[in-house]
Amino acid sequence: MNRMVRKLAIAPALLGLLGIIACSRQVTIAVPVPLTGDQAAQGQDVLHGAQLAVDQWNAKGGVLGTKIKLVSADDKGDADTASSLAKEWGNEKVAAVIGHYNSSSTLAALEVYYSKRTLMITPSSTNADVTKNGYPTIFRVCGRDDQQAKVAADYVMAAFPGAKVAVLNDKSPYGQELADAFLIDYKSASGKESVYYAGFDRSTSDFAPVVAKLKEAQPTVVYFGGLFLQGAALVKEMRAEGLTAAFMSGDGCYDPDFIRRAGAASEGALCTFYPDVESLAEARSAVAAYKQAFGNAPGPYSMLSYVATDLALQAMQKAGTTDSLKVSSALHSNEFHTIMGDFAFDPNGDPSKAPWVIWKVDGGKFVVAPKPVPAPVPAEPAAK
Ligand code: ABU
Repeated sequence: MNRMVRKLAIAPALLGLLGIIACSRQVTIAVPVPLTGDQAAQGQDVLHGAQLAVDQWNAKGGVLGTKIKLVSADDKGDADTASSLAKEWGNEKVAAVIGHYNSSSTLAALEVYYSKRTLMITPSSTNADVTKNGYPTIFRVCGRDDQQAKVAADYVMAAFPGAKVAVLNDKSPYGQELADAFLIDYKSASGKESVYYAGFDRSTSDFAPVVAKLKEAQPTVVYFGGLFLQGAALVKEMRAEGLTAAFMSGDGCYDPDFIRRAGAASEGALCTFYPDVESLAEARSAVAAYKQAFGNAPGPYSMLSYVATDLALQAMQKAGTTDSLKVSSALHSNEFHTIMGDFAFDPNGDPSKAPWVIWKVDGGKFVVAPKPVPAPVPAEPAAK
């Protein structure tokens, strides 16, 4: 065999070997979210956002010259399951975790991720404690509950002057923190206490007793910290009992499932959430690709999940490695271009900007709430 023929003969074997090496260096992104139970649709939204980002990166050749593999797992929206999954995924197995969806799950898992130096970016867990320790490998792309609570309290001050507020929560790290932060901000701005305050478990489905208490307290605004399932049941019961107080909540109720479940009772409900991604020119082609790939519009947290995944991959590319500490350092020290505009993290791993917006259910869909008209200033009594 001459030299040229020998070279041709070993080429396929060499290519096969390179393939094996490339496979063993495959970059894995893990998405732990609820895929069963009441929040299965929300988990699927997050999973699909990450899947789209991975598919688009792979179509361009992957990251660091290798293909990206996406693995998902059902954390069931349950803190213990989330913590067990985190123990399975050290950074030797996964290059990044995109999740969890629920703050309770993220809080249960994040110490494990940090102890293993696993990069974690949650698209949706808003509890302030997620980033309070400033662990270098822990990030979120959404804003925090204290920020959305302040936007809500300012809105209530402007839209409902002299409001009598009742504050309810689902006793979860998300719902209770959000409700309490709202009340602190409202009290500090208005000097008024709540006329009624209560918490109930996430398993509560009968809201007749709490609505009976609300009827006694006669609030003009009911603020609820919790998720769409209970928010919908609560506002339905309020309207069925003739309670006309405004209903307001956070991102956990900003969901088509809230409107579907509450039906007509959802009209006028107010929620805080991010600006509509479909209105952002740079997000249009990703949104169109999402609809094409999955046959439905992105859910509330789909495109934040896309952004979280894209940021992780951009940072790997910039760092030239999947080493989580180097990737985290790249995330901390750069501004990235994303479908939602330029994006940077603060030293704690929170986004540098958190553009919470007030949304209102109008005609069976969420629209940006009109700016409150300032209350007329009472005329001074005429001088005698
Ligand atoms: N942020 C609302 C939904 C997820 C959570 O924080 O629990």
